[in-house]
Parts: sequence; structure tokens; C-alpha cells
Amino acid sequence: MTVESTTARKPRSGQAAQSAATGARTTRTAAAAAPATGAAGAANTAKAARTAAPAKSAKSARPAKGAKGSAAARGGAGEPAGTDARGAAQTAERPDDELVQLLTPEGERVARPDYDDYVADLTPETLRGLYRDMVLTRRFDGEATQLQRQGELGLWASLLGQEAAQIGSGRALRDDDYVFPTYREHGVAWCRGVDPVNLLGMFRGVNHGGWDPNSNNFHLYTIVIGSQTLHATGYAMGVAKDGAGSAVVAYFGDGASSQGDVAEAFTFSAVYNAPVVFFCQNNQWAISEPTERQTRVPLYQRARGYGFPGVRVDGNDVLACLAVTRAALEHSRGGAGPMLVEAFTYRMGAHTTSDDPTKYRSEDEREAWVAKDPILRLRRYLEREGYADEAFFAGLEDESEALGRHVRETVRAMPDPDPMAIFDNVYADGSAQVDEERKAFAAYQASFADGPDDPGGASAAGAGAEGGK
Ligand SMILES: Cc1ncc(C[n+]2csc(CCOP(=O)(O)OP(=O)(O)O)c2C)c(N)n1
Ligand SMILES: [Mg+2]
Repeated sequence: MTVESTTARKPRSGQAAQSAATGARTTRTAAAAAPATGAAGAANTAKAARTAAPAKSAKSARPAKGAKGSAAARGGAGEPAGTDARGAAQTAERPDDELVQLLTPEGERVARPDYDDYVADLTPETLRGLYRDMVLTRRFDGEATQLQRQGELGLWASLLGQEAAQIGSGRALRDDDYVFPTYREHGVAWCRGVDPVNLLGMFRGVNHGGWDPNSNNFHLYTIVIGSQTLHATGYAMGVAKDGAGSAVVAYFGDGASSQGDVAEAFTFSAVYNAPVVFFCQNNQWAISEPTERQTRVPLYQRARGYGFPGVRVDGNDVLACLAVTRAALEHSRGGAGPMLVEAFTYRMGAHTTSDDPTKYRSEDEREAWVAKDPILRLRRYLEREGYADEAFFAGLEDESEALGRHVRETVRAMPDPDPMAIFDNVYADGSAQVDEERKAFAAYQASFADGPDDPGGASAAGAGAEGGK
């Protein structure tokens, strides 16, 4: 994660390869619809729905016996217009046809008959809740970036710009679902109830994770790109064998989609009908590599080749992300196998605090995405509909300040670990090799104890550990 390219490249001109084909369309039966209990659903539509391309069933995505006929289950990815650059260019004028969007950047509600029911239960209160989640996540994230700048963290991977993708999908989860994140899923962690301060331990170098994955069904952050999709697939196969009736979500990025692990996870999950939703945040960049270096077709269309459905959602639209993830989870929980969601979004900040994006992308590009800011979009909707007043926004500002203070103070007070603790929790039943390494490290630590540079200093503490015997 720390290897950042500093080679200046000409900023790319567009996303031709990304708009290559007619998108996946899903249909929805009344039977699968969530109950409409709130005012925030289809009633507030400002625009007619776009003409939907006819849904094609993905032949090979065979629902298991007893599978529910969910919207997603029948939403096969559309026929690719072409898998080469020529095909991509031919359809470049219709880039948005394939994007599921419920809120425009101006905060207008757009009708999507195939997905409206999935957010029909939202009330003004739950909508304000989504807004609060995004604001507080952004505040926490900004605070972490500043803490790195002050030397309190070694590194930070910001989620700036991806709040809607993470909060929308995170709030679609049930408690019994299980999540395998990358290293940028701070918003999903928030939704799972992981204390945000605990996310910082690894980046401060005081632990290897900082939370118990079983407490919140939220696995530890994974840095090895794409590997968690395999972990998620195996876990989902277990969930299915247990008959648990829950689903698993694997988060990964556009760059990770090129990894062999992801290809294997797609194959295995498909042939074993595993209840796993692959949630790809296409934030347009893999460090300094643009998405067009990863694929010749829109990423969600990859699913078709493996025999399961894929859909592309506006990743800066929290309502659409919630709706699409709910539909995908319904599909997978119902026994119809995996589903791929591509959240089309943008990494507004640097890859990590050790990266300088001005070396490889243009300011114009960033500004174009700032105009599609996910938080501003929901705020506009809340204001347009009269769902939130000034007192709400002012109260949230106070809450945000308090969170920032809490994060700063708690991180600075994090104790340094005992150096020998690095050998704890490696193997449940111990390991001869780890014992050997513990012993060697203890001896190394002890060698400093009486040295001229460290007369009886802190490192002597490690020498007292049992491995030093
Ligand atoms: C297996 C592996 N290869 C390379 C890296 C170095 N690396 C860290 S982040 C990254 C880019 C990942 O891009 P993407 O999947 O789009 O996720 P994003 O960072 O944009 O969220 C790379 C190549 C790594 N951590 N693991
Ligand atoms: Mg990326």
C-alpha cells in the first residue's frame, strides 16, 4: 500500500471503456417488495424513469432450489456492445444508461421502478440518519488525515468521496451478515458499530487490527489487494452449509478487480452458489492507475462471464447504494448465489497520505466529481423535501466537533504496546517457528538494555517477557 508511483502521466481524457455497453436492468416482483411505510419513496419522483433496456436473465446464474425470485436474481448483465476499444467508442454517448441512480447531483429524486421499493420504507428520520452517518464518517476520516500529518499516525487511507457507497451499502446489511473490508472501509465499519478510534491502531502501529471481528461481523482490514474476496467466498460457502440464511459482503476496488484472487473468488462463489455480494467501489483509480487500465468493459459486466448478475450503481447516491445493496443481499440470501455491485464513485483525496495525486490526474477531473459530492447531494434532497431544518444541521456540526475532539484525544493517549506482544495471537495452538522468533527477538531487545544508547531504557521491558528465557 505504500508503494506510490511518482511518475507524472498525462491525465486521461475520459472513461470511454467504462461506458461500453447497455447496462444490467433488473425487474422486481410485488412479492419481493419491501413494505412501503414512509414518505420518502416513489412519491417524490421528479423525473420520469429512463427507458429500461429489457432485462435478460443470466442463464447460468441458476438459483438454488427454493431460491426467492428477487429483483437481482433475474437481472443479468446486458449483452456487451463490444469487448474492444472500438465497441466502447461506439456506445460512449450513452454513459449513464447503465447507472442506477435515485438522486441526481442536484438532490432530485429520480424514479426507478425496479429499485424504488427497496427504499420505500425510508422516513425523514432514517434519511437524516444516513446524512448523519456520512457527515460523521467524513469528519472522522478528515481527523485521521490530520493526525497523520501531525505524526500521530504512520499512514492513512482516506475514504473522502466514497461516503455514500459505504454508508448506503453498510446500512443495507443485517446484523447477522458478515463483511470483509479492504483498508478504506471506514464508513462500513461505522455502520457495523466498530468504534472509529479502533480503526486507527493499525495505522498508528500499536496493533494489527484493533477490533474483534466477531463482535461486529466486520473482519479486520486487509491490505493484500483482493485477497479478502477469497476469504469472503470461503466464509459464505460455510454460511450456506450452516443454513444460516445470512449473506457475506466482500468490498474491493477497481484495481483489485485485476487480481487473480478476485477471478478465483468469482469462479468459486458462482459454482458453489455462495451467498456473497461482491461490492466493488470503482473510485476510478488504483493508486496512479486509472480504471481503463484494468478493463475493457464496465466492471459490473465481468460478473456475466462467471455466471452471476452484476449491476452498476451511482456510488455517490446513498439511496441508490442502499437500494441496490438491499436487492443484492436479498438475491444472495435467497440462495441465488453471488452478485456483483459496482459502485461508480471517485476517490477525492490521495490514495493514502504517502501519495500525491497531482502527479497523475488533473484538477479538472477532481472538481467535476466534487460537484457530485455525495453528502451535498443528500443535503439538497433533505432541504428540497423539508426533511431537515437548520437546527438539525447545527446540532450535527456540534456532534461532529465532539467526535473530532474525542478521536484526537483518544489516539494521542493510545499506549505503546509491549514489543513482545507482536508474537501473541499468531497461532491458536502455538507454533515452534513463532517460539523461535520470539526467543530471538527477546534476545535482540535484551541486547539494548545495558547498551550505551539505552541505559535501562524502555526496550528493556521486552527482555522480561517469557520468550527471553
Ligand atoms: C497483492 C498486492 N499487490 C499490490 C499492492 C499495492 N497496492 C496497495 S493499494 C493498491 C491499489 C488498489 O486499488 P483499488 O483496488 O482500486 O483500491 P483503492 O485503493 O482505490 O480503494 C495497490 C496496487 C498490495 N497491497 N497488494
Ligand atoms: Mg480504486
